[in-house]
Amino acid sequence: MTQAISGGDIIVKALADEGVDTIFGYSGGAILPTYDAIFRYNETCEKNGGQPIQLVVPASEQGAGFMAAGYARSTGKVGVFLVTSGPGATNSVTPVRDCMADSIPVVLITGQVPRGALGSDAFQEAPVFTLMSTCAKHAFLVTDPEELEATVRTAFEIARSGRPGPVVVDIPKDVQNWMGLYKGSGVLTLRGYDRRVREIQNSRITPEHAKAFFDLLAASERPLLYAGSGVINAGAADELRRFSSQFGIPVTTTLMGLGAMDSADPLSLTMLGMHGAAFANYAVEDSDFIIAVASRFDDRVAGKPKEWAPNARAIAHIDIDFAELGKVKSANWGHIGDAKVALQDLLAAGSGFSKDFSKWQAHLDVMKKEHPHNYDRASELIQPQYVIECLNEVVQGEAIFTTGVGQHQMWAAQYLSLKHARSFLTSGSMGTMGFGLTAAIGAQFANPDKTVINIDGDGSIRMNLGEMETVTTYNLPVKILVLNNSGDGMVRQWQRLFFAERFCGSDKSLHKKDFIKTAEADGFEFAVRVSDKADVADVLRRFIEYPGPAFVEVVIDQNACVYPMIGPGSGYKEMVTGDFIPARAVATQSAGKADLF
Ligand SMILES: Cc1ncc(C[n+]2csc(CCOP(=O)(O)OP(=O)(O)O)c2C)c(N)n1
Ligand SMILES: [Mg+2]
Repeated sequence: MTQAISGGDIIVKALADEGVDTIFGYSGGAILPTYDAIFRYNETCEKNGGQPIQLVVPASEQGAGFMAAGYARSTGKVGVFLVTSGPGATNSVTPVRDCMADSIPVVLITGQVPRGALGSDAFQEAPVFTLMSTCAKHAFLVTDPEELEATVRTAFEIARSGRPGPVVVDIPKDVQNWMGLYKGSGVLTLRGYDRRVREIQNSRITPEHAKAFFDLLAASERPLLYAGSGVINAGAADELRRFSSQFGIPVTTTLMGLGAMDSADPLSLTMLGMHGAAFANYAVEDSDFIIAVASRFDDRVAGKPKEWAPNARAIAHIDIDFAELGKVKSANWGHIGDAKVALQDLLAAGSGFSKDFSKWQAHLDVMKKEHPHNYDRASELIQPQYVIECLNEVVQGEAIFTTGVGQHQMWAAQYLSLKHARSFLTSGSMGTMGFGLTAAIGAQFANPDKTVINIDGDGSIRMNLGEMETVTTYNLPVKILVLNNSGDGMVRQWQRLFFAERFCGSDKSLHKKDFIKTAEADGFEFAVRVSDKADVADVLRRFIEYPGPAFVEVVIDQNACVYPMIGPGSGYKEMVTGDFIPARAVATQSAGKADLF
């Protein structure tokens, strides 16, 4: 292109070249040149053909960030959000940190005060580069307009390469107004990073290293795959499933890894950890060989690392991030690389391997039968687990689910039938309340033909309640299911267990919110409250079948608790299974002994 265009135009062209079809953004003074460029870009597309970029306007910048995250989590593509300087940028800190903690690829573009005003406490100036450098995968402040185009392109490269994450590009207003040429190619050189990414891309499991792995597997009687979200990020769910079925190895996943396995697969043990299935946690206790794939032994999985998997004679660990190897648990066999490639390499190398693990599988089948998830089925009050079971009947795993944070998130994780990768979107590491509704909006934009269901808590949905209107403004058929227990149930559960029932600041029984009126005020034509157990199944069927935006509030038992539970910092031996899940006898907990099977 030989004609000079504005910095704003350059940003938009670079985004279009990256295949961006949707931007979630909130405007303001310092980003106006780029907003104007979007308008003009789309106008040109309308006249001359070309793919316009949809600009989705949320109620707040945090909403925009989680929408971009929902878009990214549900597709694997880079999500984009675009906000103004100062408060627009600081409102974006939470989703950026959330994406970092869960390894989600997004690019955030922030307007900044003009270069000449930087550091002068100008109107709506915030130290975006400093703030974001500490919580993003990478942050840029564009001070040389000649580098603007390459910086935008590089931001996408960094966001999606290696271990994915958020990248922030802070662009002073005068750089957006600068006039220059669009080159159409070129990225910045990031020496250390480029080398590391190339190493990861080229990283393969050598035949000798594969042999060492299969020697460990051959020596094992009770191998267990422990898979994390990196399996989903790497697009390796198919490989994980093949690996599990080819060698007959059961799989447990982290909260973030849910969906990597079909929860109905006989070899699936569903989720492990603090609120994992009792049988998954027993499997960890009993296993003699843990194969960790793209998972990081975080404290919700291994609260007491020393006591975790006490009978494991070996641990294998595959991760894309070298910093994770040995961070919490040291591995006897390790590989740094892409999970998909690594599993493919092992599948190929192990094509002749076979070992009978049927005794171990049978042992776990018994565990599943004797210690399943369960709850107070006889109660007159609506139990949240029952609501999710009814939802499963209607949806049969064919939906994208999002959640808020709290008990409802854990009940969803425990009880939902999940068939597909990228079908369970939740704020895992940060645990950010307010994620569910906003992520559902982003996921629905990215997947217009899929059913998107937000399972939310009454506390969590309040956090970004302004986004209810975004659902109806864009006529998104998002389904919102609020499990209302009149308060911050998870906080109450901890107060019940660890603070002698002093329910400080967590009870909302006297709060005045009428969620149905709220939904109606925001234009929901389907807004139903369910307080009678007998109505749950029928309402949920109508709710899911409703073609447009739909809202259901279910008034659940305020005292329902999430079990099993391993208290923070405790070991699996201290797992509490509650009144409805039988715990196994202590004698059988000392696995690794000859009497295990
Ligand atoms: C932004 C934010 N603030 C505070 C918390 C701490 N927290 C974790 S769960 C929870 C209660 C959530 O209440 P609700 O959404 O109603 O879910 P419930 O546990 O009742 O199902 C709180 C306050 C958090 N996770 N995120
Ligand atoms: Mg609640």
